[in-house]
Amino acid sequence: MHRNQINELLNIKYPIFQGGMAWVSDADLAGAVSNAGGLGIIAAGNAPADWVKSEIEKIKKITSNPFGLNIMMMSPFKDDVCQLAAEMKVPVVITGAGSPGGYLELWKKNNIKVIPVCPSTSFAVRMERYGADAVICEGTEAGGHVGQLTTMALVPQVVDAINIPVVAAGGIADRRGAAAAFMLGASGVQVGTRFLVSKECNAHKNFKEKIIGAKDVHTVVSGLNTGHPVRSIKNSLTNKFKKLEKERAPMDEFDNVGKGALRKAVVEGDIKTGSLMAGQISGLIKDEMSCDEIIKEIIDGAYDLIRSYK
Ligand code: TUI
Repeated sequence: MHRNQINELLNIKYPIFQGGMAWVSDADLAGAVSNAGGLGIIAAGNAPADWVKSEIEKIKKITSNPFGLNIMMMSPFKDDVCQLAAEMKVPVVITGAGSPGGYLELWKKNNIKVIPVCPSTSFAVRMERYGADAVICEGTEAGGHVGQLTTMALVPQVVDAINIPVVAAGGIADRRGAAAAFMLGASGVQVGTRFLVSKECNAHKNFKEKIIGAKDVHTVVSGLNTGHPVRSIKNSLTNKFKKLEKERAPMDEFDNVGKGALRKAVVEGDIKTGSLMAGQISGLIKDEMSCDEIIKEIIDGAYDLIRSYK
């Protein structure tokens, strides 16, 4: 039998990562995914290091399986969180929204597996040269902060350019998406939005219901002109962003409107003015499932599909 490279590298049962979603991916969600045999990932987002520390302590009580910490490189607390990851020797660090730069060496010294999210082939080539263990290629179908390329175009180009394993992300929520990713040469998949609508996810039910009710065309990318484009479900907030873009408003107006908006959606369930970061695949998600069910549907389902293909 062919041993999956990502499973071997990380010592996990199923080659599936739960995306690190700011405010959403806490120890409860990540612990449930790791217990079910995937790689659960805590998202540091813009949180201070003491919150991240307490979530790491919490997940260690929930699971003895490997887990990851997603560090958002635009966070004001990124330096503290990067140090914390090394001190606590988290099994896997995933970086997003920027380059891990000099921290890669520190983490490698501490035996931490490092997997940067890459929006382009040149970035992936650079990460391999710096010593990354694998990369995540995230297409613009994903929710939250996005690059320009689609998963379909990005994944095979990166697979051909590097020799470390590639994990595909963006637009994957069921067995068909995972099977397609494997066919593009990916060794694993990262799934965000589908896990947001899971039983173990603490996100507000209003947010989950908004995803369940979404159609394929209901997400939009805001803030292209800010340099930090974000995909989310259309609402008053995204309309406001559109207006600001048309008016070519100064950056601080975008910051003022967007400040605290993700917390509002995830914690308070404010679906009007909160930021409903979610991927284009939202339209495919019709019900809440347990993390265990999601993982088996996606990975066992993908293997079944590939085996039955003639
Ligand atoms: O990071 C994400 N998605 C996110 S982060 C986030 S939190 C946030 N909150 C408010 C405003 C903005 C963000 C929500 N969603 N995905 C991983 C990802 N990384 N997508 C794209 C990239 C990326 C982009 C540029 C990675 C590296 C990069 O490097 C540029 C360079 O050359 O340094």
